Amino acid sequence: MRISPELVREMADEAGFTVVRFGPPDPGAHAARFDDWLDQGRHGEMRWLDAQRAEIKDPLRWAPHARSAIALAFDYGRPAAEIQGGARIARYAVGRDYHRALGNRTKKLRERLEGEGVPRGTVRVGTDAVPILERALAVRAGVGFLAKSAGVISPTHGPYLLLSELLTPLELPFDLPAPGSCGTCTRCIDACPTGAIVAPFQVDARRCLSYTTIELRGRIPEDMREPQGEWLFGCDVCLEVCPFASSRGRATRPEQELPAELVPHRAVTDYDLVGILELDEESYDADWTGTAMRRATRTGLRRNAAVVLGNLGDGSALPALRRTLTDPDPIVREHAAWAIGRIDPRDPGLEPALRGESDANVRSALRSAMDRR
Ligand code: B12
Ligand code: SF4
Ligand code: SF4
Repeated sequence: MRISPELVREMADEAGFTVVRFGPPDPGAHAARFDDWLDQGRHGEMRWLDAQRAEIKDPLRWAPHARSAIALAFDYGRPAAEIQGGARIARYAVGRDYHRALGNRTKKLRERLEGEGVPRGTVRVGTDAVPILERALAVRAGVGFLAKSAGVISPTHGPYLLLSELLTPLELPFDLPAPGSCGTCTRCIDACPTGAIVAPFQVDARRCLSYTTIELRGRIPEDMREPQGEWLFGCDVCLEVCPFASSRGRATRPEQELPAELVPHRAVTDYDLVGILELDEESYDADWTGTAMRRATRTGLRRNAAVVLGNLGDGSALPALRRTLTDPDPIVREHAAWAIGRIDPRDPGLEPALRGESDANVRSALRSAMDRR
């Protein structure tokens, strides 16, 4: 079966991808980096990465027909989004769930390939939660260069790129590596609020706000709460400071030109921080379905909202935080206590809450809050 590379590029273009390149279907030398990363425990509680280690390092185990990867990137650059009251959300998560949007585009391309004669069942689709080192495949195919932030940056389209790929039985001619590099720049390393970029190209996920606000279940380590600043979900600092985000003739699209999947979801436009802090299950299901933010879970979003409220120091949130001290969820109670301690350690709600509290972590948070008096 022969399909011209030009036709594949054209089809990817029609499916709405910003960059399409062809490369090997495996991560090559990047696999060893992944091993090191896991062995150092940098994946934290994302145990699925370790559990799928063999498949991630060698996709041919589960995609035996693969001869080439069609590495795809979607430019999601959009203006920064703030929810009412001033909390921030990583740009990729502001609209509809990108897994679905990107997955649909990628599947559309697979259907087109099958329509051209590629046997059904031989093309595997990857979008984020797949056993693939997507950055490695993108770098090897020339989508962009590997940046010190650990991200893949396109010299022409910048760092706001979501990646996906098709592992195909086609013998497509591999593209050359993308030109460009970080050079002597270290802005992202210097600006990262938590020091998560522990060395060029290496991120310790446990220190990354994208991990603590999205992937981490349970308590946010105390030393990570203040650096979280205003970030409710994810973090874009290492992208925002990058010179490739604004130069090279590209910038984020103006709001009115956004494709449907990047338009802010109503959960983003309609809620404020107190509304998120007090989010009940019914509203969570009614208003937040279809957003990437559900990944953090309702508890996680409420926990994050408490931390941001504490960091903003806004006294008008105290009544809601006080009410939250009797919430059935101890994680939310603990972070609400922390937030009250930041805003006003003399708050009259702290002492009665301590008298009625049985959870050891919440008790300790209430005491620490009062100790700030
Ligand atoms: C787990 C994960 C995370 C974790 C860990 C991130 C990390 N750096 O490892 C957390 C939750 C922290 C996270 C955060 C973010 N993520 Co994330 N994440 C993933 C996921 C699911 C797996 C990544 C992984 O395997 N990490 C393990 C490390 C070792 O692999 P790696 O990051 O690919 O690292 C490569 C290089 O750094 C290199 N390398 C590693 N060590 C060394 C050392 C040296 C010396 C050298 C030369 C190279 C090198 O080898 C690796 C393989 O190529 C991928 C999707 C996927 N299936 O690939 C998305 C993915 C990487 N994430 C993505 C995004 C957008 C983000 C955020 C920007 C989201 C946000 N705004 O909040 C941040 C960015 C943080 C950062 N600076 O990396 C995009 C990246 C797009 C791009 N253009 O690069 C991906 C590809 C999702 C997608 N489908 O688009 N993410
Ligand atoms: S996403 Fe934020 S916390 Fe994570 S590495 Fe980038 S700047 Fe640091
Ligand atoms: S900020 Fe500088 S060092 Fe970081 S990714 Fe961008 S160019 Fe590279």
